[in-house]
Amino acid sequence: MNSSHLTAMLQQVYEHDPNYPALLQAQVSRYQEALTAFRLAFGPGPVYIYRAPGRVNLIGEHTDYNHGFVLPMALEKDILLLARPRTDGRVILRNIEPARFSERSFTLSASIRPGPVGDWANYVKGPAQALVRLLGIERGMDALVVGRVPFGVPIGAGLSSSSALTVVSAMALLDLNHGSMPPVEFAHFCAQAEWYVGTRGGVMDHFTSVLGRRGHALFLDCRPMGEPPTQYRTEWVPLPQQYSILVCDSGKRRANTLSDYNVRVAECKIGVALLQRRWPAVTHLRDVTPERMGFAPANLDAFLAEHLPEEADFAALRHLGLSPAFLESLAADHRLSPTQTFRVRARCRHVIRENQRVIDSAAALRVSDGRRFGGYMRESHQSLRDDYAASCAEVDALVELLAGRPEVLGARLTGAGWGGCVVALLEAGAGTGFMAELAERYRERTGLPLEWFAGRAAAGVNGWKHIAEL
Ligand code: NG1
Repeated sequence: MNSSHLTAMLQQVYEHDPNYPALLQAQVSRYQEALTAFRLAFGPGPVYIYRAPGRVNLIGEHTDYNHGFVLPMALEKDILLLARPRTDGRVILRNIEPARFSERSFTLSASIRPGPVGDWANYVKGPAQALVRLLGIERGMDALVVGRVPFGVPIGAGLSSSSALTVVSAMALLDLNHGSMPPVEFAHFCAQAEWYVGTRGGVMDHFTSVLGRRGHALFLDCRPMGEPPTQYRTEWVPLPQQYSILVCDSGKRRANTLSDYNVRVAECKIGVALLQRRWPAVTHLRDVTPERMGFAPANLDAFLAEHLPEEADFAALRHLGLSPAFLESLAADHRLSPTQTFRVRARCRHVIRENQRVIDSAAALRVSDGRRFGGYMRESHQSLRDDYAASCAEVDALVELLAGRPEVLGARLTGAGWGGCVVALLEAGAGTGFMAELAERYRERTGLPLEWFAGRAAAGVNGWKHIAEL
């Protein structure tokens, strides 16, 4: 494929910044290198190219699995998967970084054995198994995965590299088997397919990766409606030109995220189970609103203090009336330790308040009120740090340094937490010239290098697909 053809294709996907024509050229080179690597690995012939973006969440953390609201945007950082169908049902996976991700292979079936926790092939096996179960797909693929930074999605940084890999693999296998799904159904499918790896995550990442739109954030109501096909309420909110989004990678990589994350999901379910004793219609924390429960918004603390324990272990929860059967299945589903304690009240407080902040933030964005939006971002971070205990010293230091800058309207942890990235909203016309000095101060405080990039909202997975003749 010649480079002007590729340039025209990629212009539709990535923001073409006239000030930085070199950016698009660098993407063209990246795709060309990937095509060459594919041909070297699997020989000449037609190649299908798929891409799925990572995302940065502007606000609405740990709300998605509570059927709440989120406001993310798809990033230009993405994962490419180059593929060619195979008729023997085998999936051969290679990576552009073979030293880091060595070759994997498996056969399509309705029950594919997962590799060890964290193995990169699990994110392909999950959607593969789900597609066999749903549609009986039979064609496998030779595939090359390209996720190398800086154009790829950094791993473990809270930018959804895992979901991008899940989405791009699902897209490739679906398409190579001549299948298709409406985008919302497909995003919902991908979210469930990722459960294969052991998390009980929400739908935000997959929806953003599938539905992303250039220049827009996605306001998503994570409560599924109707059975099946499941529908969701979505709204693309244009990002006001006068503000810019900055993403800073703290360099701190999360440890034990899977278990911390699963404990948080369990804590939210415990909160719901306790409230259900009095309000049976409450099925998720999303349902806990002042109107429904009959308390004044300012009295949320008092309401929670009356109905939820500050901290409880399994024995205390049984004592509070939760059934042993419920607690046993919770422990099994979320791989909980029998000695685990749960800070139920604070976790629920975060989710309930965060939901309201997302609604308010979307309203602020619609009228281009960056100052108000920045205020919600600051509150969100405090809540994630104190109530949800999902931050860490390095991320807190970074947020504090950013908050001290006049150009920064708001900054907060983004993604699951316990490390990873911070997202900041910058004032009109502010450059990132101040970041070099900030990085220096960050390194003094934490010993870690700081990386940052401009968060440009990109198209989702369905934005682009192409058959290249080699
Ligand atoms: P990341 O940061 O991609 O691990 C996780 C969940 C989201 C959401 C956020 C917290 C998965 C795949 N992703 O995101 O659904 O719950 O944490 O807001 O589980």
